[in-house]
Amino acid sequence: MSAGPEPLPAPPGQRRAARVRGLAAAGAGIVAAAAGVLSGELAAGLLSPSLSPVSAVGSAVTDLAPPAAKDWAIQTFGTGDKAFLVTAIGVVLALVGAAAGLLELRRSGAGAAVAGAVGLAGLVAVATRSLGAPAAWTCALLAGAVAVALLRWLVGRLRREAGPPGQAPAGLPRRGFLQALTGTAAGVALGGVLTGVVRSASLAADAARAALRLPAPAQPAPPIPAAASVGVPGVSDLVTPNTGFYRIDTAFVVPSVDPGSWRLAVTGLVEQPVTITWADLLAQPLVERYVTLTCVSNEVGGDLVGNARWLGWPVRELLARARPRAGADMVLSRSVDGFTAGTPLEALTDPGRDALLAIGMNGEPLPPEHGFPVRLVVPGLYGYVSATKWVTELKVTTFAADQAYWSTRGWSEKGPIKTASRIDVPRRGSRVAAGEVVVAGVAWAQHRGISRVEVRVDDGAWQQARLGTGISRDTWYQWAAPVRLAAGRHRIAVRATDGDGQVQTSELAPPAPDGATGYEIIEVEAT
Ligand SMILES: Nc1nc2c(c(=O)[nH]1)N[C@H]1C(S)=C(S)[C@@H](COP(=O)(O)O)O[C@H]1N2
Ligand SMILES: [Mo]
Repeated sequence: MSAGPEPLPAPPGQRRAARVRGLAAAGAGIVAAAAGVLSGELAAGLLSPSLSPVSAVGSAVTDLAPPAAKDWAIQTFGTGDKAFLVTAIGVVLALVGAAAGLLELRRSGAGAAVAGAVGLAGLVAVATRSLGAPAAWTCALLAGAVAVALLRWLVGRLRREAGPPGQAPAGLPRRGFLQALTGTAAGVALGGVLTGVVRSASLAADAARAALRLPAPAQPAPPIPAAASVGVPGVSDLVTPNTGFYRIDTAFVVPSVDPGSWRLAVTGLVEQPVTITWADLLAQPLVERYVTLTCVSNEVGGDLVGNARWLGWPVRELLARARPRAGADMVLSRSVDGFTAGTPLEALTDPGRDALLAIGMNGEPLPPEHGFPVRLVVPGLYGYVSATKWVTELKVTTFAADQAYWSTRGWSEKGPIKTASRIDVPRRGSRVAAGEVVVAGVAWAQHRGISRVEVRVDDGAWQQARLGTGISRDTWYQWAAPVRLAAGRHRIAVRATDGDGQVQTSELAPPAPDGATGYEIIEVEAT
């Protein structure tokens, strides 16, 4: 508080200038907020609809709202309750934006702090909506960062031109600020149109997916045996939740495929070319299988691996209808986005290996990122030679005649999964209490299964771990082993033996061209 004499009432011209300055700051705040929200939505629209920060905030609000408020919204707006919620979020954000603009005008940095806090709240909403994917965080972070940066830039300009409040004489915003503001607003409008276009393209597929009820499997997956779990906290879940499932593909924009117009054509070296529709596929007796997918790019100890319960139709049934010709040895599966994978024909026709045209993942329709509406899942083969998402064509051909996407880029044309084991606990580089320490993790050798896992401390002897029963030989297995650690630094190594009795190789190989090998060795410090 100033101890000086009361300030004289400002002259009318000054008061008007102060009002205009305030309006300009509020406008700048609204435009900055809109730009932030749009950036987040546009990024989500391009990457994947399920990453939308506004949707995350909307569902967070829905969850937190008292039931009475929810009932009221549904009664008042019916199926328009979502639109109402989005509008309400928009109004609140505009108000907060205006307030942040005014605050920023008063004190540089104050409004930006408010905008940052709102961005942070959005980030929390995204994080708690089980959209833990890094891409989801990125969309929310982008939204907050754009809003904060624009707010600082626009209001900073205004302060330089018109002076902060309380500083006489108040000037009017000048050309530079007005140009910056209208330019940004025009950018927001353009971004809005762009976002709308991107989103509406994925709307048909989204609506179809949301309305979809998966048929019950003719052959459900047998229940997971209790002994499959080793019961150690921190070890990878036997079944990876969809939201935590690794995602690898070449698609910058997640393809939006409307099942209503989806077709799968079996072409090439066949007696009878066949095309099936979504309805045809749903009418087949579907089976459910747990299969662990692995990426050839996975490093030793890496996390490009996950296990899910897939619902689908064995692809051998479809191939049987088409009747492959003698001499064919490969199926080139093609996705709507042009990606191709080359799979040995025998892996797809083998009655002992349930290669699926999958439509369900852990009881849900395939998430858009994981290939909605239909993808291939082939036990035992790395994803790049088998797991085509958004699949639309199976061309029966030969390895001599055709090359798949990654085979033309230096990766092997065949990609059987190599035996691998990973330590999940204790964490690499962590500190543990000296004495008995439980080491645990997962091991996989899809379609051969795992028969043994061993661990070794420093240069000690290999000791056998307790091995979970696994779900099937097509999935990963949990394992756990108590080891004694004296105080000090230690190396802990793990190795697995597959179902054929082959010990995992200790030879180090990088992922290219056909999968990494070597033992995972972690360092921990016992204290
Ligand atoms: N259409 C398409 N399908 C694809 C790919 C791709 O780039 N495009 N990548 C493959 C690779 S390399 C892997 S490891 C798996 C990963 O499947 P996920 O993203 O569902 O985990 O998808 C496979 N299917
Ligand atoms: Mo992959």
